[in-house]
Amino acid sequence: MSDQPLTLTRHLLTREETTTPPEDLALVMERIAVIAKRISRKLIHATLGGHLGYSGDTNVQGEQQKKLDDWTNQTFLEVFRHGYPVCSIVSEEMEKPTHYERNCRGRSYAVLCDPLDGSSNSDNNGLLGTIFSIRERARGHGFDASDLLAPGSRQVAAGYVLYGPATQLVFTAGAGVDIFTLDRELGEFILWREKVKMPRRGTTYAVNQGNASRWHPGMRKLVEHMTSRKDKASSYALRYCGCFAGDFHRILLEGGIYIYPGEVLPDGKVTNGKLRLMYELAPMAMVAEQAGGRASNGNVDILDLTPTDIHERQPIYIGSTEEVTLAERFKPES
Ligand code: AHM
Ligand code: MG
Repeated sequence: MSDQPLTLTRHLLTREETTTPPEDLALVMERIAVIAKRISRKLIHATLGGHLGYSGDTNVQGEQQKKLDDWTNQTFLEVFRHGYPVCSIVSEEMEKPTHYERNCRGRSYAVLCDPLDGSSNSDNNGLLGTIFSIRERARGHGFDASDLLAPGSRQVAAGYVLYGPATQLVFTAGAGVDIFTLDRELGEFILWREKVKMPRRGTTYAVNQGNASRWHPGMRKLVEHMTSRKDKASSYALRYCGCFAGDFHRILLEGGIYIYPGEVLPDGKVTNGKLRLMYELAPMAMVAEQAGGRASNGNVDILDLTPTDIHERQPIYIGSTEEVTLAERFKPES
């Protein structure tokens, strides 16, 4: 390890390129780092501690909640109760935002999150993540989230935490992407890679191919195209772990494409896929673009989409520029 480990907070306070005040970013990210450390510690002890399995409740999306979904969401709420300048939390696990009036002084922010991404992996010691987006609130905003229903290009910062063999925090505030690794002895996130660049082209694709019979024809043709190369050197390998943060992290570092497309159901109804725009797709899209990659819903860049609901879903094609542009050419959502 470096003799001069650069911690997340120091890194944020000493950089100059962001339009958001660095002190504000440092205050918000200090809270997110505390949450990430608590979740990381919880996951290490989850198997023997009896924290696995379903809670018996369903979330706003009608999905069965795991005990850890609920625990990680509660952790966000507890930690941000004393989270000035963040006055609202929007979460996959809550129908409405939670508002902290006491934190609402002057310039204030909302944190939008998927507290436990990939939670189906939680019972099998698989990869898990936490995805977060930070948006500035409009002056004079109310208790609802209407001022937050703006394109992802308005995010002031975003990123994710990946709980793998190491816990890593990936962060962007619009001036490149930096990756921090949790040093457990120090209890600090230490800068590991600065201004990461995603390769323009990759050799892997990530998609739940078990859903292929419900894909639009263009999406099926795209995957046929990617898997039809005869020579090994130019063919793609399938890598899919069931955790968006985990699959995306590989693509950030090595290139490729992650896809969660829309579907055509047996009754002819067309869906927007599974993943949610405001706290799963927009933050990952900001990271991808800041690393030189792309994110599209098949037709429009993810960061240009204006949500109409905090839990809106959209299809996603995210990763290296070449693969995302290739995907769009197949018109996979029509
Ligand atoms: P979650 O936030 O409820 O865990 O759902 C999101 C996850 C992503 O991490 C992952 O890529 C995807 O859902 C997997 O879904 P599927 O099992 O349909 O392939
Ligand atoms: Mg989740």
